[in-house]
Amino acid sequence: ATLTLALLAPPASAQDDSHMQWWRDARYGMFIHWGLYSIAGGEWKGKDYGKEQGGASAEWLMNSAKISGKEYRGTLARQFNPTEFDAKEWVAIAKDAGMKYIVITSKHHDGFCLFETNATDYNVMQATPFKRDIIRELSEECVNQGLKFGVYYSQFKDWYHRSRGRNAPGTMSNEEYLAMVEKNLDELLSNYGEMSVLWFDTGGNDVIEADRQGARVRELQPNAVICSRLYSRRVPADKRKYADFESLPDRMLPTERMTKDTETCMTMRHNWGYDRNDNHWKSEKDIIEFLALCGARGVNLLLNVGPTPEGRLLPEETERLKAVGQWMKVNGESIYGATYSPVDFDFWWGAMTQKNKTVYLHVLEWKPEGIEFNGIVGNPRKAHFLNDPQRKSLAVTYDAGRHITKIDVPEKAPDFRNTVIAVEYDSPVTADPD
Ligand code: H79
Repeated sequence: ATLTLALLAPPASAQDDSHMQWWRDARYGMFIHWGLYSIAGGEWKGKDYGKEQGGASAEWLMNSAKISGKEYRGTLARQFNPTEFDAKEWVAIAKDAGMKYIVITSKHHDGFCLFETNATDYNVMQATPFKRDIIRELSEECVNQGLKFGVYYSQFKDWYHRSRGRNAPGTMSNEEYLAMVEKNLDELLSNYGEMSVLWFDTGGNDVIEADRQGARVRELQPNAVICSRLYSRRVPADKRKYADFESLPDRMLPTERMTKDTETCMTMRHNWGYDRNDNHWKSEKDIIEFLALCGARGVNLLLNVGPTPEGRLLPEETERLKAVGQWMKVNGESIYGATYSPVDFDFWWGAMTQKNKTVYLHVLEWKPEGIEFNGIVGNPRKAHFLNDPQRKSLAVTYDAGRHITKIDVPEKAPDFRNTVIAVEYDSPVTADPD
């Protein structure tokens, strides 16, 4: 295997990136897709648009069902009354799941704002009977419970824009639209205390416009972490001046180690927004594997939930979050603050993360014959299961000639989802140059 360690050294850039530290250490966050579309749940006038479009996202309903802006708002806004919404409960669930930050859709492509704004009356305070500022309640609760808080904001693909309403033409001129976006941003950046993440979603080709929005974020919230989707994917990486991290395409797991700050956004089933008919649930083992594989590539995992119109997370979501949270309580040291694998390949049994002098083997496929790996130079001092409170030593052998390390393991996997083995070395780990 070719090793590209030089490429993986931290960037020697003069730019101060200390605002990234919490985000790098956090590794795992909650994404929330919630809005008017949640009421429809993927259906319009008795028709299931999710299924028809091969699993179109619920939040794309206005577009998929070709609903005019007027009809969409007229039908859904006055039904938006999620009286069971409890910010305290949501944040507690995220925290218990081991997530370190929350990012919620403050405005998706359908234009509806979940916060108080003077830029448009199409917002939760003025257009719905609910009249509670969801962004305020969640941001305050994140402070109370010690999680970082951020917002998704669709700054470009808004279907009320005259030329961006794909299947049903919008009404706003470009000037009106841009003025609204800038006002919205100022409000989000000024009225909710610390904004830790600005999760933009796929800008246009106008770099000047994106740069202006990015500069405004820096000015009002210098420590906010900005998503690369502020820019279009066609804008070359070195021209994305305000992008703090690279966002991989929706639901895409990284296939190689990332040399720059990167995040994967992932769903628990197919859709982002609530969909009544979507049964494509991923298992808790899948999610634990995503964490391991993202960790091994140095990538954050932003895992999505799509709450119901009443304002609750689904039992399928809370069950999975809880199970993964329990796994994280035991195995979190192999994820939080850990970095990518010392080697640029995976093994038949799984993949590695590392921190200081320790390498963590994330064993996803068990082999009673023992767990073997190559690629690392050095004599491992000790190995143990993270889920063993006694930290009992496992027999470990290192073949200096062939650079193969072998760890003897019991017949049965201690954790069928992912058993983590911590392997401690005397000095920081180096990769085998062969
Ligand atoms: O918010 C989620 C998506 O709604 C949003 N990004 C994530 C985080 C997103 N915006 N644009 N896209 C995703 C790409 C659009 C994909 C599409 Fe389709 C394919 C649009 C039409 C065909 C998916 C399938 C949506 C409707 C049908």
